[in-house]
Amino acid sequence: MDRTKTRSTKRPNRGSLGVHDERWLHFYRQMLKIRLFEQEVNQLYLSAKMPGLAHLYIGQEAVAVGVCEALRHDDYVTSTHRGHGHCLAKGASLEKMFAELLGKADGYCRGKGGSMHIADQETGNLGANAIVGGSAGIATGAAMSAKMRGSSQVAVCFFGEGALGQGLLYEVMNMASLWKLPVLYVCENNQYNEYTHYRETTAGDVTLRPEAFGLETVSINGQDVTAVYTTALALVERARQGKGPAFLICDTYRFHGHHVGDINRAYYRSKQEEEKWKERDPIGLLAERLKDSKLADDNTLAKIEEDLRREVEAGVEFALNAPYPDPTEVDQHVYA
Ligand SMILES: Cc1ncc(C[n+]2csc(CCOP(=O)(O)OP(=O)(O)O)c2C)c(N)n1
Repeated sequence: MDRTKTRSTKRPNRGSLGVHDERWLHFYRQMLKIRLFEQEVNQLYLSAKMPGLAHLYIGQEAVAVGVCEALRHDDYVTSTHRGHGHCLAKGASLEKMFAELLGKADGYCRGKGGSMHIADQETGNLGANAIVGGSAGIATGAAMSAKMRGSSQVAVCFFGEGALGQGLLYEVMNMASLWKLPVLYVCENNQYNEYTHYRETTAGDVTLRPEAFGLETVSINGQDVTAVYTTALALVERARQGKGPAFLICDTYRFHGHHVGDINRAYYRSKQEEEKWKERDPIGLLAERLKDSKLADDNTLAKIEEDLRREVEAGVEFALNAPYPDPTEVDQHVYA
């Protein structure tokens, strides 16, 4: 195994944060990068510079970062329609992300995929998927391939709790359990399937479903990046050692609408509920803990933000100035 690519081998020291070194600052930086990227995507939509829609990940950053930091560079992830955070956490470039969203030739799919179809083989990102639950089969297949090749790679399947209604998920969990495949199913329960609370669509105790297939199942606070990271690390390493698949449920919340155009939300969730969840902002929570444990002060965090804002601005500039693909390649790199 190529240990140089094993991000998870560098285990942080113990401290008042539970883990205690500059690595937590890196986690903070990664989460804030996603937040600032998403805020800029919203601006591009509002200023009519971005074609189509996007589903913002703001509020859920601790899940993507906590899980992806527990992975090796060559491990796989599959993503969803709300996938920008997963791509960035796995190492995607801001420039190529923005370019893809703006339909430009320098984007990850030469501008032909857009927000919901970003894939990046270089970082092990097998692709976002606009079909709810659609990537469960892809992640499980990737895990099967890793096992057959003896590569010790792990595949992570990110999905929203809406995918709990998809039959495919249960077929692949069954196979993964029988064949001890190195796959981690990460259910991001942000409470809503579009405009419907998940309790109106999902019967019973969610944890009992994967448990019924014999999967190691853990339910955690998805707003706490330290909890997500330490739990994901244990489950990923377990899978890497051939001990089989696991299911991680992260309780979280999307702070914005289902998509950028979902502005008036009062008919399906209250302002009070939204405000209550904002008290559990994963970035604010980590900032407080960094300061409490003297790993950072306001100046350190302001400097990180300033640097990131510059990076994000440069990424947008790059994408705005990038060329569109030539019309003659309209039927290249697409499958129908
Ligand atoms: C198979 C399928 N059915 C319906 C849709 C329409 N749709 C898009 S997003 C969504 C809700 C998804 O909720 P969830 O999986 O919890 O993810 P979230 O949007 O909360 O991140 C639905 C029903 C779809 N894209 N695919």
